[in-house]
Amino acid sequence: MSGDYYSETKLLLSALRGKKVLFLSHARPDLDTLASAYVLAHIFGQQASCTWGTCEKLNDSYTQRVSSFTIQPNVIASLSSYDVLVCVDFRSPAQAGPLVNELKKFSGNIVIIDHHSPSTNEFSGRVLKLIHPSRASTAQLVAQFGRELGADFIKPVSAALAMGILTDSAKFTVADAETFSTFSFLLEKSGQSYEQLVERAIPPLEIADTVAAFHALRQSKLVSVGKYLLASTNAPYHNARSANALIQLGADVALGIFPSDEGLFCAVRISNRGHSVLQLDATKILPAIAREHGGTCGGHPRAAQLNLPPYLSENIILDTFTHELQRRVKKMDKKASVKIY
Ligand SMILES: [Mn+2]
Repeated sequence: MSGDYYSETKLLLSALRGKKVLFLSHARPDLDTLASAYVLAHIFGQQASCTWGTCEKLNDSYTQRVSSFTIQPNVIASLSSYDVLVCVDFRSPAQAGPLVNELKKFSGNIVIIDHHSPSTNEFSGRVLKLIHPSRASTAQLVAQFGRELGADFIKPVSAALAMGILTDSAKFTVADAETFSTFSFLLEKSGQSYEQLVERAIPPLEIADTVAAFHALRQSKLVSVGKYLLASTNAPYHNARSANALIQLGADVALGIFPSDEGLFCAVRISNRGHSVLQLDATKILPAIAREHGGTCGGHPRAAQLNLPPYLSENIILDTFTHELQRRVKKMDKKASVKIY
């Protein structure tokens, strides 16, 4: 086990021991943040008084997915009764949803356990940061902390972390050796088959949603530069899933755009070769757009999220990535032609 995890587990233990601790998931929670917060509350349950929760009510699909956890989440309305707040799978106070203002006034200690790249607004002040931006999921980190602690990897705990890894790595599209070895360990401990875990972690959509996603893909905007392709689709609700699908189909840059009254949300995905050959990195491209238009962004080099104010044109995002793709391809091949489909 890496020296980092050994010393970080010791730091965590001394920060949490004997305290009233809240493990908090980020707003619009995904399975990685939920599973990680749940398992942290389980593995530190002997050493501290642990609560885990979300900052907003879960929707039905996630309520279903966490129903097998042995400790259920609370919807947290106030932070005032906790000594320590552990931000699980997020590193910006802006991601605390309705708790943002409470969080800014929080007088206890703050710990961050996360795997995201630096974002537009970071926590300031004294914060214990256990952040590994190169890792595919927070669940992967939590599994390492648990192993350092000699935690009991009971079946629901192992299954939860395995599902967090599956969804955050987009079924191992982004992964390293540790992702596979950790997943293998958890899969065995979960007592379930790989297919069962995939079915639970990434359940099929309702038929109406599946049809809507296909309609969205049919109306994709496509731009090729030489042999590289950018694909953008306007996909309400399932914009991240649609962007993943575009990458699977061969796009090098995929934009899943969801315009709504609350904002213009965009999931950005970059293909393997888009990152390794063209050196496209969403976390380097998005902050300038976010700053210029009053939005926020965060994520990873190959999978990131941009949130802009509502009613802005999606062309802002499309044009930026088209320009960036052209610039990088033309560095290697000056004659690369641009085609719009
Ligand atoms: Mn995550």
